[in-house]
Amino acid sequence: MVFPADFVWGVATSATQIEGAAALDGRGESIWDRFCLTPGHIADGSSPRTACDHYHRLEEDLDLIASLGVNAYRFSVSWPRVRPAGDGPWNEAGIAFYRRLVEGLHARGIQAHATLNHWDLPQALQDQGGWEARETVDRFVEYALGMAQHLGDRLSSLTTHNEPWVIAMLGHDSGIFAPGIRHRATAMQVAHHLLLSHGLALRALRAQGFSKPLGIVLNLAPLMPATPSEQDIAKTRIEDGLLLRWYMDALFGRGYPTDVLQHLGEDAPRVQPGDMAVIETPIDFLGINYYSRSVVSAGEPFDVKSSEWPLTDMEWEIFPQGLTELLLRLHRDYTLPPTYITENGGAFPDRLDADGRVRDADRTEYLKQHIAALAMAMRQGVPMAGYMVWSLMDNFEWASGYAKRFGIVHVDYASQARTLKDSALWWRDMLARQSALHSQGRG
Ligand code: IFM
Repeated sequence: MVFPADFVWGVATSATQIEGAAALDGRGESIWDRFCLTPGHIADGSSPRTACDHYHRLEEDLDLIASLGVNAYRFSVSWPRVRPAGDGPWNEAGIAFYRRLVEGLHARGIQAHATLNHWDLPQALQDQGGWEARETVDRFVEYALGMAQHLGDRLSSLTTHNEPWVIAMLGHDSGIFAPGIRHRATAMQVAHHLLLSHGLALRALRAQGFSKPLGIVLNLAPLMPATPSEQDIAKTRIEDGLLLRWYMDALFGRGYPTDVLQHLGEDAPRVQPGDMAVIETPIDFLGINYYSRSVVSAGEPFDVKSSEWPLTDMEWEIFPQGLTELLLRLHRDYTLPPTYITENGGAFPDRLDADGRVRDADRTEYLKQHIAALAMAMRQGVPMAGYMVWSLMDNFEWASGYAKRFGIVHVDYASQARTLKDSALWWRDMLARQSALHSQGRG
């Protein structure tokens, strides 16, 4: 398929996962810095302290991004780098780093798509209650306004939160992610405050005259019952409610789904009058992170393995048809605004061969299949505006540490050498073919 000439093709990263320099130039502590200190939290005992040392290799990495021929880069701002305690003084050195980043992208003709919250809440705010506390919502709005003021002129879009479900459920229900809390009612209050802060930030930014596209990024997946039993079907419906309808219904003006509220009972969040109207403040775009489907069984934890489909190194099923299905459902049920796949990719057990190549044919195949699935949805009318690969380079994969490699660029953590994997070479050629087709007038 020839994609539209203005289709956004990007690579994505997040601050904690690549920057390193965790205690440098005035950066404050994040909840992930703290979480990693507890043995057992991170599979390989590592931390994001150095990561890909992107903070010191900014220019080199910008050249790397440009060498791929993408027209967009999705990154996140580290809140504790720009405002170390989450309130109080701002950190000029931190702001200057992101200013250099967006200027560097601009100089290379690459769109800058920034995310404000890719999970790294300042620890100082966690100490005051974190996302469970309503005051954090106000701090987030201040942060959003500050970043819009400092970076806004160079941004092509601004995203409030990345994957609120993950923050709420993995951070506060199962506790496998920072801040490591295990309490369902807290998780749902967090989910509500994330959405509320999103809506309030949109309103405040627009009131301040910020005119760039504003949106949110959700991790979504089709959920399927493990068996046709009533119990599995009922559990799937609730998990779908918690993952997808909780966020989509609220953002698109329908309030929280009543079946989920009923299921939550006393664990449902406290919602103040007017909150839902704030949450449904229209978004300019939706970002969707898609990796796999999930199979749900009444008697098991969230995602059981069906072993019907090949798995990535994360043990996630490779299920590209789920992307088409998901997009068609979302557009049918909600009428989507311009929508981006803001993350898609796979972890595979890559190895740098003696000749300096990484032969990651499995990743190339994964990307090809998912781009084809995306094209299929577009042909059926889903308003897709872009696609971004997760990830530009191997990085700190949260609780899995550095063992899981998602990059199309290989990182040797000892030397910090970057090597384009075969998938990156394929991606570069694919983008070059798209541009050539457009310059021949076939777009
Ligand atoms: O690495 C993460 C990213 O930070 C958020 N979405 C999923 C990716 C892979 O697990």
